[in-house]
Amino acid sequence: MVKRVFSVVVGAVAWMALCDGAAAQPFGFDDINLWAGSGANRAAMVIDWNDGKHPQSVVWGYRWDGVATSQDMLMAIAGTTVVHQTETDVFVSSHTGADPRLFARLSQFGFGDGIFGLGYDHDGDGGAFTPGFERSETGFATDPDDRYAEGWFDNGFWAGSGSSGDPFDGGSWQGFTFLGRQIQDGDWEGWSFAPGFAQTAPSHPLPEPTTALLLASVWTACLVTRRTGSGPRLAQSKRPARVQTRR
Ligand SMILES: [Ca+2]
Repeated sequence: MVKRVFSVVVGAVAWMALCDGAAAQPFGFDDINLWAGSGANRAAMVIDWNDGKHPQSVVWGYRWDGVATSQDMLMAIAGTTVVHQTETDVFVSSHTGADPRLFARLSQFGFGDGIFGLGYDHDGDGGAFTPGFERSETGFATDPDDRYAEGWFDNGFWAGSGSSGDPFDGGSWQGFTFLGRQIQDGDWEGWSFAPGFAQTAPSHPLPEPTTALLLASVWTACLVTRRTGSGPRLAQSKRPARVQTRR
């Protein structure tokens, strides 16, 4: 009996690990759907709202020639970027980028601009964003299905991470980044909202639709296996059904 229980546990863990592993496939530049700009250089920008919605992170690509900063990349990608003076909330400028689903609200400081709020039309059906400002961090998305996070003093902050290699394919986030940082060909930049100032690295981004379908099929197979008991060892987890049959 002990051996059987052990087999069930080991088999279940192994099969679940196989299933869960399918969700952590390598993700590279070739998996990015939306690219902004043009040029010989490429960089990726990952945004993680840390809001419990799936997927937590979304990724975009940026192409350019010559010199570009992290802010150039963000403003080329975000459909709307608005810049306000910090604390006074006085409007400074507005910019239009490639993806109308992404919204950015920046704050103008003495050292340069910083990210105050980022919003995303998560379900793709439209929606607006009403940002607050640094003394009133009460901004929100008008569509409750969408995502928006802001903060500087109270709610938390948008933490920036940078990497010269792919953090989702053998590399790792290597440290801090900021909007004024000059980006290089091959760079990855991540913006992860830190609620309560608890910073985490950007999580795995959205895969290509074809990859998503593949993963969905794997997950479906896993789910069917779990329900029918057709997979290794998990067949023995269907004991309650057998009890009902005997009755
Ligand atoms: Ca929406």
